Amino acid sequence: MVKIEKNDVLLVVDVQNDFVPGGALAVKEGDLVVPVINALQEEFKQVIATQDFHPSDHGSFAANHPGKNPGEFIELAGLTQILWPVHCVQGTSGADFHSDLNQGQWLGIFQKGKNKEVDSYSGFFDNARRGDTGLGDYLKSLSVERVFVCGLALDYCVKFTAMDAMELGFDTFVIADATRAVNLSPEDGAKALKEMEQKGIKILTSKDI
Ligand code: VGL
Ligand code: ZN
Repeated sequence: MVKIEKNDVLLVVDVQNDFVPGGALAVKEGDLVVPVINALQEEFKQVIATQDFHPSDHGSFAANHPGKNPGEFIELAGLTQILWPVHCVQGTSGADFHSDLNQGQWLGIFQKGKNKEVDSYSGFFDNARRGDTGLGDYLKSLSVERVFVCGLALDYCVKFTAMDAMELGFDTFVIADATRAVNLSPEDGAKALKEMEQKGIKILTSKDI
């Protein structure tokens, strides 16, 4: 069991319409995290959300590379970039948070993926680690020591956010039953959990809290 203290923070990653069934980049069972996260939020004094928030000409969209399909690779910002379907476009309902997700106590929303030249899985930095959303400094200003990460998707934005939190010196936890994986390959979610554990991130379930 982990007792939640008042300076702990719950980070709710990308629980947006495009990442749940019916959305453009649907994560299987993605909607099932919503009631789990709503219950978790009640345990925390501090909750912060991230939002994938792309311009329509974003370089990670296959549609912006003639002849390319989702799942294929290009080079973007000097990195190998997997191409995605158009998703979480600014001003569309796909970018909105799931309507059942409680937002009442959120201290802030940190948006990412706004620079079309680079993708941004982490809530802290873009994938090239050039742009900074300000989330790290904000957490430090709140004297946060422990960060609990949940949301979508486990093998991309949750993993990258948790890895960066750890690297920034936060004691980092991922709440496994409050996430789901894209699983482009069937083992991606399991691999992500292993990678995070190897970095010292602790994997919990919501029942541990
Ligand atoms: C995400 C792929 C592309 C995520 C965002 O939120 O996990 N995955 N953009
Ligand atoms: Zn995205």
